[in-house]
Amino acid sequence: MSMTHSRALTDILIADLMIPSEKVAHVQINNPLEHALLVLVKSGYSAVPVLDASYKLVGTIGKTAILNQTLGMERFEIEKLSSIRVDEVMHRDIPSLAKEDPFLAGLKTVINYPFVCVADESGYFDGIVTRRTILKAVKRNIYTENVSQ
Ligand code: 4BW
Repeated sequence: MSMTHSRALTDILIADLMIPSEKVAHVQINNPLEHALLVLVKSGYSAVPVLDASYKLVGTIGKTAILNQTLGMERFEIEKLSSIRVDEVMHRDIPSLAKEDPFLAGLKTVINYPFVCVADESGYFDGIVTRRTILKAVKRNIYTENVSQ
């Protein structure tokens, strides 16, 4: 993160802001929803990336989509979660960026998404960029601009 200190936003690349894959909670496409909900509740995140068996990015999944699957007439039918798999529920139509993409591409994406996944040209998952990291870079830039005036 310190790499972005005092740099013009236009010089910052997605790689400079990315949370690397080893620090990102994720679920596998074949996991039952029960496991996915466990990961989400334990990690505290609302949504996480979905990867296939070869660690390629295939989508994202969130608590709301999972809990919607359990809605019965009168109660949450939690027992359903063990028989539904992540690939039946996940969002496939998600934006993704490359490590070489510019800061502005990340800024544009997090207007509508709380985080954006980063993958290489073959689709292998590299990490995520969050709204928080983007906003921190903008804040740092505003402070730096004010000091240098
Ligand atoms: O565990 C947390 N630690 C910290 N430091 N902040 C957290 C944590 N959980 C939530 N937050 C805060 C962050 O500011 O709440 C915001 C909304 O979380 P979310 O969406 O709804 O779970 C967080 O904003 P953010 O850092 O800009 O992250 C945006 C979204 O990116 C999160 C979550 O869906 C995803 N995310 C962030 N870090 C992740 C992650 N997913 C998997 N693994 C990670 N390490």
